[in-house]
Amino acid sequence: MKHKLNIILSTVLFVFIWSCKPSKEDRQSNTSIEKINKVDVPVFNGDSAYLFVKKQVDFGKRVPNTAPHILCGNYLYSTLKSYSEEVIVQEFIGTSFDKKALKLRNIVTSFNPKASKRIILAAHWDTRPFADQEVKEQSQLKPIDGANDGASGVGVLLEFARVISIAKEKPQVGIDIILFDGEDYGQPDFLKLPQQENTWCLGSQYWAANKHKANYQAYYGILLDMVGGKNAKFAMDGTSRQFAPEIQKSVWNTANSIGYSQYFIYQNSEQIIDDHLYVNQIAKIPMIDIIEYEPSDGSYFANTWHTLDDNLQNIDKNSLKAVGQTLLQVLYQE
Ligand code: AHN
Ligand code: ZN
Repeated sequence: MKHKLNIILSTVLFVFIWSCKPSKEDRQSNTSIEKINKVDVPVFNGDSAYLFVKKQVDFGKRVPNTAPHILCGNYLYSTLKSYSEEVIVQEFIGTSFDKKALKLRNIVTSFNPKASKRIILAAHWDTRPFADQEVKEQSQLKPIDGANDGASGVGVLLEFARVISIAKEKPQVGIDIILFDGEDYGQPDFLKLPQQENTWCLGSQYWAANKHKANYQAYYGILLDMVGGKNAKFAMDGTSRQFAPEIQKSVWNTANSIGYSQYFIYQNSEQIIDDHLYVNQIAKIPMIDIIEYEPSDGSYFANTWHTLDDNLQNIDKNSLKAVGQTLLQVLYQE
């Protein structure tokens, strides 16, 4: 009798324990819920990004076919190589508006190179040979420091690469950081030459027609240009809105959700020519631009744009941080 009771009790206990065990489906959904809740987004360091901006400016003006340009390009390559195994340099000759042969290099760094879902982060690393927005004519012929126009976007991407390289948890997507050369050699108005098409963005035009890898494809791209200004405002430019409206909304929403509503404003602005135009038009990869907008200045851009005041004194670490932290948040959510 006692024996029989024992068997009944242990059977009841066994069935009870078995029924408490989560089913296979439950276990799977539990892990995916944990994954969604547990995205530990690394911290972007604005001070470090600022030092990367300063380092570039300290080389001197990074105008193509000059020593500072070559030395800075070498520095960008070796720095990125310290953060990722795969850095590909695309060397090519670009032709300027005045028919000069420019020795240019696009620098492409890949993280998680085997992943098929890839996202591009880009910025240009060259600086403008003419401060053509200066009022005084003698000043217009001088090259600019390009602390904001050039170095700021690259500084954010170097810090992004550093953070990813030491992060315990990596983003699931593949990431390609592309540093375009020859963006800022566009024909200046003061020469009063006949209008010419496509004199800006030589590096992105080249890359879009000759990708760094055969059959390269990306899900989408984000371009950074002039992201280090004081009280910078990033509006929703017409070119990004035309080619990649959903990505633009989603990046703005992410920035706003983590507290950067002062920077990422929900305001539509005009179409602009920048590297993203050629990536959209020629490579057919949807790419948006995060670029400072200053409506009161008439030129779209801030009042330091293409002037001798585009220097380190006008760089704000908080703007670099807002953009860099937003990028990390976007990439870890993909
Ligand atoms: C035009 O001025 C038409 N595009 C400017 C794009 C640019 C220059 N971004 C930085 N420097
Ligand atoms: Zn420029």
